Amino acid sequence: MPLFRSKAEDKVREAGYDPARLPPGQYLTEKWPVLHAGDVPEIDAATWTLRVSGEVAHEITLSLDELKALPATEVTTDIHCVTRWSRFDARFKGVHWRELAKLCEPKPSARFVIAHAEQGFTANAPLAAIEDEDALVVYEADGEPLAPEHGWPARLFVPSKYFWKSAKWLNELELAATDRPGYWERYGYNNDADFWKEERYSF
Ligand SMILES: Nc1nc2c(c(=O)[nH]1)N[C@H]1C(S)=C(S)[C@@H](COP(=O)(O)O)O[C@H]1N2
Ligand SMILES: [Mo]
Repeated sequence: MPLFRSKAEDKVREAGYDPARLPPGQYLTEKWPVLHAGDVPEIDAATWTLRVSGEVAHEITLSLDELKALPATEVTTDIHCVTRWSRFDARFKGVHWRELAKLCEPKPSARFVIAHAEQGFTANAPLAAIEDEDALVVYEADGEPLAPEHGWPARLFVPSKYFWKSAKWLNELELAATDRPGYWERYGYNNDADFWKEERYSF
């Protein structure tokens, strides 16, 4: 084990976790930091919708009540931010992609997802990344409705990627045949964003 990792790993061990859960260059935080570009948007839950569009047989638009009426999934999972903090055992509740896929029926050409959020924010990922067992459209975290600063009323969670791919204030999942860089990806963040490979930046 390289020497520079030992301090961060010692802290993980002291907190009672297996240090193998900590990706390279990360440290454990007990808090849940807030990070985003711009201001926390004001959203009216009564008029908020989630659209699924693009390479699908049927485009769908769901209200928050309709989203919450779909079968729910709960996951306990680790979050890894490119700014080096990791948070273990975050609890998320929401709707798995498979439930939305049943309604919209992705076309075989659908290979990527572009998540759209308030204020024009976007994040891109391979469709496979939201087919992951722990990926969700999240509306509850740690047993509470998602806080405004963490993406209320709903955010994406993409477990296999650095946390910037997990768009807060989500309003559309666009399925695409070809990939398109999102907001942070255009700023030089790595398109693939695999935290085990430390794919932080593209330069
Ligand atoms: N809509 C939107 N979602 C976003 C971002 C953003 O700027 N806007 N930033 C991303 C980044 S860089 C991170 S690290 C996480 C932070 O989520 P948190 O504030 O809930 O910890 O949200 C991601 N989702
Ligand atoms: Mo971030």
